[in-house]
Amino acid sequence: MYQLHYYPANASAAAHMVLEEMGADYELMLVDRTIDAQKSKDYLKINPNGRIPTLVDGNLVLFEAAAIVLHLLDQNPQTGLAPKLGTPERSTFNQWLIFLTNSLQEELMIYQYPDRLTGNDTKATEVVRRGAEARASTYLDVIEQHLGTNGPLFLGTTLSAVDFYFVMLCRWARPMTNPPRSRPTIAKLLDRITALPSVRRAYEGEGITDEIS
Ligand SMILES: N[C@@H](CCC(=O)N[C@@H](CS)C(=O)NCC(=O)O)C(=O)O
Repeated sequence: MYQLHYYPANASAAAHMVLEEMGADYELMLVDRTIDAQKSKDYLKINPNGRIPTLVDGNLVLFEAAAIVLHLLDQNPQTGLAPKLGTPERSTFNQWLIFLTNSLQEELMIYQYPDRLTGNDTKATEVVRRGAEARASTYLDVIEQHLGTNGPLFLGTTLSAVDFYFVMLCRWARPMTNPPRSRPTIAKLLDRITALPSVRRAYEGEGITDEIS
């Protein structure tokens, strides 16, 4: 049985949706950020970065949201949430997953927590926040264009884990001046994925009952 260490709507949500969509046997372990449990001695033993999520699968302990999602996909290839290894479709899948985690997610992290870079300098904090928002917006425009040409999902008509990962990030981006939903093709993808029973179960299981993203 998998154990997913999570906090509601955090970077654990992608793996949570994927676990639900797969119908996998798993247990949720709350890492209570309200008391900084992610920095506790016990948690640091499984995730030395003090970040959420962590997946425990028997003797294997994994951090990094995308690595966790890939582990689940590779172990459950029959679910079809990623194309077969070695195919061009898999490389395209990898491209989008890595783009989301490496580019959009990192920019959204800076947008949400600019003071982690600027400290008490409030002027610099606002400049960094606006800069990160502008860069995240450009990435969302790239995705909007891709979905318009090749969609409606990241891999055309085939549902994949990238779609779930994107739903997670779009929730974080909701306060942006041009939030993801202001782009019509992204809005359609979000409507479609957030209507899936697996996605609703995942967020409800985390106590989230408002619009998902
Ligand atoms: N690159 C990491 C980022 C994980 C991350 O930053 N998670 C946030 C929650 S969304 C966190 O744990 N924040 C708590 C902290 O930084 O103390 C991943 O994708 O797993």
